Amino acid sequence: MKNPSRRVLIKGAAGLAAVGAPVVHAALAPAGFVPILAAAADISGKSGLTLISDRPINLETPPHLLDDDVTPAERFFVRNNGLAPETAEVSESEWGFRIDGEVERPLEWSIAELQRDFEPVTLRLALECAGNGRKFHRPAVSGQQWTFGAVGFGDWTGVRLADLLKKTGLKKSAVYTAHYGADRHLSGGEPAISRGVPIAKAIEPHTLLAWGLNGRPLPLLNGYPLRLIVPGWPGSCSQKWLTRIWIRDREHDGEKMTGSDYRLPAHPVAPGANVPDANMRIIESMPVKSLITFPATGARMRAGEGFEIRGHAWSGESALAGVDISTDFGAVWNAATLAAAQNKYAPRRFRATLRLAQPGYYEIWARARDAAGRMQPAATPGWNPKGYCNNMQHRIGLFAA
Ligand SMILES: Nc1nc2c(c(=O)[nH]1)N[C@H]1C(S)=C(S)[C@@H](COP(=O)(O)O)O[C@H]1N2
Ligand SMILES: [Mo]
Repeated sequence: MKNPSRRVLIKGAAGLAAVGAPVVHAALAPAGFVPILAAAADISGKSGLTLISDRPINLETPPHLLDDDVTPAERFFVRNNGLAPETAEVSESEWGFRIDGEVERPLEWSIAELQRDFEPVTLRLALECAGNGRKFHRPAVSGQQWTFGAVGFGDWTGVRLADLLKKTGLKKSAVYTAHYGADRHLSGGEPAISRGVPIAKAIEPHTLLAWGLNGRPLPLLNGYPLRLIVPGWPGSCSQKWLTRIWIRDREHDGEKMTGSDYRLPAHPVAPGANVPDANMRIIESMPVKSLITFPATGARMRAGEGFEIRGHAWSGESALAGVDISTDFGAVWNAATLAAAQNKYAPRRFRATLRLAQPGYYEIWARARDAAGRMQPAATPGWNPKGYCNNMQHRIGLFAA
């Protein structure tokens, strides 16, 4: 692959313009340079996202830009572990996907065959990176410093992986999946990431091979032309640019499956502790979480007048039970209204009417609860070596005048 990072580091001038202020030394910036504070990073069809890193490309969505029922493709966050394929390398008509390993019949399909031979389904599903919120862990942990926006809510169209596995058949020895995509490790040929899930999760009817997001083909940076969507589990299970699923007779040990990658300590540890690999467990279900998407933090409201606050709430394997809102640093909580769940893993809109009685500064906090009685904590929970699963409450600051 020739100079792979060039494709996304385009529009140098546009990138510099995106910071919203004159760039004093713009003439000295390297060609194609994307400023780290590009609040409106303009990278290959994305807009308004915050650049977390430029090699590989990682972009998060500010919470107030997640205020649509489904996240528009240009605002859908991007988590790349390696170098995304070039446009020229991803042709929908030439794409092949195969399933092999512990199956009765290894099979390969084109996208057209997937669309023709299986029942297409569209599901509204949340996709969240397990590292979302990593930035708030203390002591700090290395890795992409996500705040709140490594999450998106899409209407995903594709076919059930279970339906494909009915065609291939599964041998009794089938235990785990192993996912492969067409992107490359930063340092060369090997996969940047290859994760898998137990067979039970693979055949769960919400686990999809998706070619569509919100009724359009997937954006290139989100896995065009084919990706997995494994809802309720770390986003890393949802392989992009999917070319192969290898059915294995044991837990997969691919890139980012072992050590402390996408694993949590089996038992709570002191912040900063050294945790032996043997004491780490694979993250399966993601924790219950919510995000306030309107108003934007810093907004000015009229004192004494009612206004709507709204957001999204979602959960992993345990159903969402409710969302509460506080305007007084958590002293009093009131239940928000939750929209009906479209499916087991669908994000749900919450809404509440608030009134800020006196002029001044307020903080609005939101906390979601799940059916197992777990609730979002006020502060970052459970320090862990790679900073996963931070589901602390989201808060916004508002001024009443
Ligand atoms: N091929 C491939 N698939 C991948 C990744 C990747 O780097 N390469 N990143 C994973 C991670 S860690 C996450 S959180 C999700 C992010 O999906 P998105 O970039 O579409 O938001 O994709 C997953 N699938
Ligand atoms: Mo991720």
